[in-house]
Amino acid sequence: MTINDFYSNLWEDYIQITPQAEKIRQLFLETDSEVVNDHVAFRTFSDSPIDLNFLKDVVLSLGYQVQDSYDFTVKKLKAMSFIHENKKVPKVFVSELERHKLSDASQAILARYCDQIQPVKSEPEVFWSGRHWQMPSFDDYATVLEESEYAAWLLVIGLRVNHFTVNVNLLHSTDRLEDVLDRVQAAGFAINESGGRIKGTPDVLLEQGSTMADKIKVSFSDGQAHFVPSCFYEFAKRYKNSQGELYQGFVAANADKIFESTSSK
Ligand code: OOG
Ligand code: NI
Repeated sequence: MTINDFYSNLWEDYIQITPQAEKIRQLFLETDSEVVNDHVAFRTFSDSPIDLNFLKDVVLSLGYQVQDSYDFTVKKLKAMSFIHENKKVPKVFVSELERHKLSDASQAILARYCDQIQPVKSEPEVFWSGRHWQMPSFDDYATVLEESEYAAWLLVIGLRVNHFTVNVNLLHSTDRLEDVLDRVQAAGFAINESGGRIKGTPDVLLEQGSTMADKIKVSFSDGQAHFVPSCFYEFAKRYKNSQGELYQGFVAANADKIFESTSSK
């Protein structure tokens, strides 16, 4: 699969459950000739056939190199970022929930679902493969949600792209992140306010903002139907380092707040 095919499949899968993303992209296409992506992000469960270590090899097979690793102690997550040999191709951020760090009760619930994951082929399609387990009961979802919004999100959504990110540097209409967020909000989309609308500063060479995830109606295995957060859209503006190169990394303190774009509050 070519890298272009990979990203068109991924975008199609994304907008099925994130209609806001296509609407926001069209909004910018009214004033900008193109909307370029900075990165995409995925979430997964540790100690499973689709864990971070497994997904890492799939990402590498697409022409990426490991860029960096991250730890989110409070959220019980670890993550890696990847950068492509072709600079025009989006970066990739993959995180995993460290299941063994959760309470015994949550671990037991998640084990019942993760034990259903069958070995999968190391192929790019895994990134739109969805749930590898049965739909959870609402009880299981609600119990896990109290301890980890990430775990609850992943239990319902499965392995799919969590967000695409607009490269604000390459917009023609503005290069100010605040302008972008104001425009998105004025069009009726909620902005993630956790830690402030703009995460990061020019000093850390990366400013980011995001929408709050769309809500989709899902039927839990016990027949209850509820609206739950699906995926969101992000906007990133990068700054030059002292050598005059545009910073290409991620910033853990920013990421910590971006994760909250799928909060149900
Ligand atoms: C990923 C959050 C981190 C970034 O740009 O720092 C991130 C997630 O919500 O799964 O995307
Ligand atoms: Ni991101």
